Amino acid sequence: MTLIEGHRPITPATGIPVWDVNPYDEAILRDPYEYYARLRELGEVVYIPRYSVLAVGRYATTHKIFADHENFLSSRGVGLNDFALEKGWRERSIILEVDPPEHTKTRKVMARVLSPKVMKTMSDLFRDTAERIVDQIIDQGTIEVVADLAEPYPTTVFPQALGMTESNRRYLVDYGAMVFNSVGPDNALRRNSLRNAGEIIPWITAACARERLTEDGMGAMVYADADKGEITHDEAGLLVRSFLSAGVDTTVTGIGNALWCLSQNPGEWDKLKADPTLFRPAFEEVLRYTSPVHTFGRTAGHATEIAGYPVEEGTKILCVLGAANMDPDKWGDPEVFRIDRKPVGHVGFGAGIHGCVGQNLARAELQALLTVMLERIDRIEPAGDPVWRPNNAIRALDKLPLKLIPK
Ligand code: OVV
Repeated sequence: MTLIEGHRPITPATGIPVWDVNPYDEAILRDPYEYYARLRELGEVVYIPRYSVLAVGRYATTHKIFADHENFLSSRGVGLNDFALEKGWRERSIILEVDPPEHTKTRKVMARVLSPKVMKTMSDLFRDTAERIVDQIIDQGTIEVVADLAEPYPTTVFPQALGMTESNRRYLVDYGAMVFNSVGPDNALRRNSLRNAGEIIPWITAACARERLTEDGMGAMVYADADKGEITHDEAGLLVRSFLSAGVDTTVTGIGNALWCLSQNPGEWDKLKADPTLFRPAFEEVLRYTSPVHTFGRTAGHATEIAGYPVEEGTKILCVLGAANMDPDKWGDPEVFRIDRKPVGHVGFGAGIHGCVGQNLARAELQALLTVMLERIDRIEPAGDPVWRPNNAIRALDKLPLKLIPK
């Protein structure tokens, strides 16, 4: 049988609306809000013939699918490629791309390494680095957020927290883009980012080796669990690779998107400056409003249903997290960015057993950086049009010119 994007084409059940859209059109990836709205309007679940997939964008249904790991598998890949039929572009992740019981063991190791207790030990590193980087840019007047702040900060603190003895900002950022573009179709975005795979993958693999890591970082903690027999040493290397896959692009994007939201909404910046303890709900609102991971997929492991419609085994389902987080049936005035909204239940970190295991680290990074900025900067103002960087799974900025007005 001819596969479509590495999965079996399906015949959608009667009654499922059909939408002739390309969700990976670069114009949509740059400005997705109309696509989100239309997807939600069309129904609980929509069939997209171009890729022969179902897509969901309403909050309740998206959340339900993410919560149901028994029917909607991760082990067949979270992109369009069905791992039961075709090999992926790299050895599969042993936390993202597995189901229970395999998932349970690796998740436990990662959850321990990324626990709030361990994050506390990193607060000085996060704070000191934030001060250093903000000091470097504060008198510049106008900055370009992505190159001057969003990329430098995580690519400085994260390799240190992990214990990397040798780092490379470009490789880390490009590997993240490769990982996230790869869950999409075989389009120009995916092909372009995989062009450098031959150079980057061997570097990433080597960086995960025990002897390349310090003895006091998160990487060493993963290897210590291998010494105790919880996982094998090969598995430890793959979990360190998961840090590098999931920990860089996401936080770079979170920082850029946070500053985009706050610079577009000066009243919200002022509220946060007046009460920095609002940091936490503010960051959750950024994740709701500009969800860094806009789409992740699941595969129906057997015949099942979505909102009452039958779904065939092997069906790929695009879960459009960005759309769910803007669903007016869930959120009042979803198009308004309000730092005190407290959007409990947003799916910016996913949901269920695969919900982001690194979310405490992400929050700690953002908190340190934003706190230092709010202490030293009175106002931020747009200094030109933002440019988005299309990616098949990530909604990230390419350029954000910003004027900083120090206190
Ligand atoms: C959540 C996430 C995203 C991307 C990659 C991975 C995990 C991984 O485990 O490789």
